[in-house]
Amino acid sequence: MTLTLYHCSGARSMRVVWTLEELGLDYALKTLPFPPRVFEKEYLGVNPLGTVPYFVDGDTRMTESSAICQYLVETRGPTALAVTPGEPDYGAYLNWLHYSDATVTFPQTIVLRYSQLEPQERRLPQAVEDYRRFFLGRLRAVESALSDGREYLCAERFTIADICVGYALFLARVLKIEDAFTPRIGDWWERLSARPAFRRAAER
Ligand SMILES: N[C@@H](CCC(=O)N[C@@H](CS)C(=O)NCC(=O)O)C(=O)O
Repeated sequence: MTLTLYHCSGARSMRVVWTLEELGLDYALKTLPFPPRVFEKEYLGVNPLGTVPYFVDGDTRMTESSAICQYLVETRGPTALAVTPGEPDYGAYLNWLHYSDATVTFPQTIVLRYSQLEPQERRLPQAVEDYRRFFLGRLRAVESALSDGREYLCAERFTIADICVGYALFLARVLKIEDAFTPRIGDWWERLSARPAFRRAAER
């Protein structure tokens, strides 16, 4: 059965594309213009939220990027990309998966909207600056996790926690929030973005 992913270039669906590439799975990628609810109105018939990602696996339908990554590693594994309940870092791993969108990407969406998406007269430089700082503050957890020479966020290996949180660094580049790239976070991002699966995902 074909896995299908609705996607927009640069959007959070990138987490899913990257995970699919790491797992070496076949999938159909449907790339839409952004935002699809404006430029591809028929898409609302597929996903009433109008958001990407939208993921289809048989009767399964999902709209939360980090949950889809978790679903993929659990249903298509076993894989070292997942951390299992028997491992000491299982709680940390789940925390990173939820942190990735709810805590660290959320302030970036305000920056994106009010610096790039809204028409000029509706842009809000004060909101952009406040939420830029808010985002940088929330990255402190990543800075701390990578201290003492640790190369990845948890379990002493590359996992989907790195993919899901790493996406925020990908977006920080688009948003030109250069301060996000402290030496430690910059090195981590270099490690992640050098992965062949990331490169394939970015090309797709
Ligand atoms: N929490 C969801 C958020 C999905 C979401 O808001 N996606 C954005 C793109 S990054 C979107 O589709 N925005 C278009 C819109 O809201 O109309 C996730 O992690 O996937």
